[in-house]
Amino acid sequence: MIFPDSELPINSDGSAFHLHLKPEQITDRIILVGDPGRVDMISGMLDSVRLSMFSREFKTIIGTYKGKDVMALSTGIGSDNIDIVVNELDALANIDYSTRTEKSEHRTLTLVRVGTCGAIQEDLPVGTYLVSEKSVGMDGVLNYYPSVGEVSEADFEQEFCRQTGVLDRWARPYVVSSDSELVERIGKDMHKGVTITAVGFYAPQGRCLRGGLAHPDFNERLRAFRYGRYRITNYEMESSALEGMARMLGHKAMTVCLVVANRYSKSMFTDYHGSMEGLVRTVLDRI
Ligand code: R1P
Ligand code: URA
Repeated sequence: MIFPDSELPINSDGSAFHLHLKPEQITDRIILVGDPGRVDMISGMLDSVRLSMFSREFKTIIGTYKGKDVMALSTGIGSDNIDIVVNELDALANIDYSTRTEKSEHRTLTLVRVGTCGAIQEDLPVGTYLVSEKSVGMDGVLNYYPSVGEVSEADFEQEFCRQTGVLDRWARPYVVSSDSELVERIGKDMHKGVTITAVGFYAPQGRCLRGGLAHPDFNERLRAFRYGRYRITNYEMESSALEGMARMLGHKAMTVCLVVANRYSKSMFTDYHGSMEGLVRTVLDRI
């Protein structure tokens, strides 16, 4: 199959439409962050940087760290951007840009998201490093792909909807797992849990300002939720789409976040950059 111009847009310099990266530039190890400023921070931690690119919210640096080729790329906020970033990275790796056809050999990327999150449980204070073993996607992105049923966990989804009282008007939640080898290797000594990937920061995470809340008990229900050994630990805004799309396209992905808010104690950690540096260094060492 030949992917037409409108379906796989390629810029006149041969780069991907949004990321502005070329196929020969990308590395197998990729750190994804929300904030473009975090890419600058990572840049200062690498031994060398051979390429920088900035377009919209997508800032990329490519370089080396202790002999490893690595990339750091900002996705901006939200799962809609993950749809763009993962599709373009996958196309750069697995579609021949000159013929616009799928390559015969599959290349597997390792995608590690290093983000910030809000903890839901009392025992996860701000400053905690928390790995998403599973993610519950409230965002709906994966529901647009035909293999959603193959990469998601129907029993968990059903129980989640039952115990939390998900509203009919919301997108249907999907549950996906991070790559277990990555979780073991990178998150070996970190807290682990089930992450809610929300479709917004305020009402979609139960923050009640002047707009109010359609489901005021949702966070209490999340806190009480249990499924086997699993409980819901935190909120962020990208993990489910990343892990789901990676699984669907044959890549390895996981998310680890620094807890910057605790929704139970109502505490917030706005000056978190030192702790974030520690987390990024651990991920660079282990990726
Ligand atoms: C909201 O403040 C943003 O922070 C979290 C959420 O997922 C959302 O993107 O992650 P980042 O710190 O990686 O952006
Ligand atoms: N990011 C989120 O999405 N939620 C929080 O509470 C903190 C960071």
